[in-house]
Amino acid sequence: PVAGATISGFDENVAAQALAPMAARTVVPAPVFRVQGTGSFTLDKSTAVDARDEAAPVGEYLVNLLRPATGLPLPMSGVGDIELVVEPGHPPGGYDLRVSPSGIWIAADDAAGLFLGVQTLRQLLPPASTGTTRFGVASTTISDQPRFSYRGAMLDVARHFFPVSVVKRYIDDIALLKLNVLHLHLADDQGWRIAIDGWPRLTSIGGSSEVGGGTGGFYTQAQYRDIVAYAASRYITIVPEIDMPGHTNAALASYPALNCSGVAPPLYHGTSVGFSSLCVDKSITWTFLTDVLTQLAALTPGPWLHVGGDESAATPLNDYYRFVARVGTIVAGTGKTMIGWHDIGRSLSLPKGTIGEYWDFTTPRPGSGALSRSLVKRGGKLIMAPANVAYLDQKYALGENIGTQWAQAPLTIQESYGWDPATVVSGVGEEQILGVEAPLWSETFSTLSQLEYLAFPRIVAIAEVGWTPQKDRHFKDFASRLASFANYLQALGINYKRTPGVPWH
Ligand code: TNX
Repeated sequence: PVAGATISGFDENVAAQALAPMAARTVVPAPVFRVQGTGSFTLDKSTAVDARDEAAPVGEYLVNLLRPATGLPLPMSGVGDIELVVEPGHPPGGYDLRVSPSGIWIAADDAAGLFLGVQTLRQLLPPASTGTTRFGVASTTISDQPRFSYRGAMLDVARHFFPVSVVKRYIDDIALLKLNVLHLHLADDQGWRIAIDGWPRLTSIGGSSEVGGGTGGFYTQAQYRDIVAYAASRYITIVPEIDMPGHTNAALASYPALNCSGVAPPLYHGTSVGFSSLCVDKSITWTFLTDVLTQLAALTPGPWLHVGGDESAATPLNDYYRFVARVGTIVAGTGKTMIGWHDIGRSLSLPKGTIGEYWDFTTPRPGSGALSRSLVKRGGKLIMAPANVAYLDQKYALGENIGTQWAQAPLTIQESYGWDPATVVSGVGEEQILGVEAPLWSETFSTLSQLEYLAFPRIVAIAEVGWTPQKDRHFKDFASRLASFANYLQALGINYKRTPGVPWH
């Protein structure tokens, strides 16, 4: 029998029964180091949380999650059986966690690391209240740190608009997986989603459309700041993207003067790409982009601005070179580091350290490897988001009614899991990779439930690709942990696809 904690008034026999079926819970992404101990700690109505100074916000976050889930009071006090500590000496970017019969201790170098440890603790606890007032956590020692520092999700709020509440919900969803970046695709042909002072038609006109002809929407600057602050409370950095010079029909429809012809095109509700371009040699283009990028930089505390740069088939190549170079100068002037899709490797001049986001397949097609290496040669790193494994909009099966299929769909959970970011582009290894990202393009869906269905469980696979050392990753082991993790998805009401090949309970 499993030994219970020795808390006064605690009935060892009842505890043993309550805890006996509760084997050590599994965790996704898999921790780097974990050993099982003996016995377990039980949370009950006497359990308190000790999280002071820098650890206090993470403690608040934890009790705010656990109080409603368990019905326990979990007071925050100077002493407690659950201790959260910020102090030097723990795994870089990670945390240490120990559960013993006498308590739970999580420690990290900073609050962000502690937050990651709390995500692990959430998965060591039962998924939800089952009418009990005692929650057992099996004794264990975990020492954990990420493979990559950038672990992202991307949400396309341009093809379909998603309100602030949905974005916050997705932030909570990805926090559970230890992702630390949310890239927001804020403008595309079908919609412009962020208010820019001095350019009201961007939102009144450009924000009023979406794929399929819906009414779209946009974020005021106050709403965007609210998203940024909410993300920061989950130690997640927002990366805003304004895609350019292509993917700009919504802006072009808003201001005739931005067009080379001087005539605004109609709003666009379809799903084609590669037909729009900003007018590279007009001075208003540069007034416009300076305002947009400067304001976005001021609204965004994170170090990155994403300028897209993909699929600009409507921009003559010579113009594209000059365009990206000049955008680079503006971004550098804001103090941010520029990110672009790997296509910007084409540009002859880029700020040093410009980051490329690789979106071609895991077997690069002609050109994409060279473009990616060109960025790395200029001191940049890559974010790996290969479309055939990391694009969450790819259909699970060809018969599904949401999703696209251009990137070698169907995209199975085995494929999303079974790749190594360091062996995709030759010449771009572990040291040249900033991290991974799972983009979710929204041409084919508009609801939260569809969004989560496409994301889960494949985003769990991408999170583990970004976190767990390559040598420790095995699909069968992942699949069994994923099946357990689904209990948490269910408890949180997160929709997911019961993909074949996983032993779902
Ligand atoms: C390609 S890959 C795009 C997006 C589409 C997506 C649909 C890349 C950088 N751009 O414009 O939404 O495919 O899967």
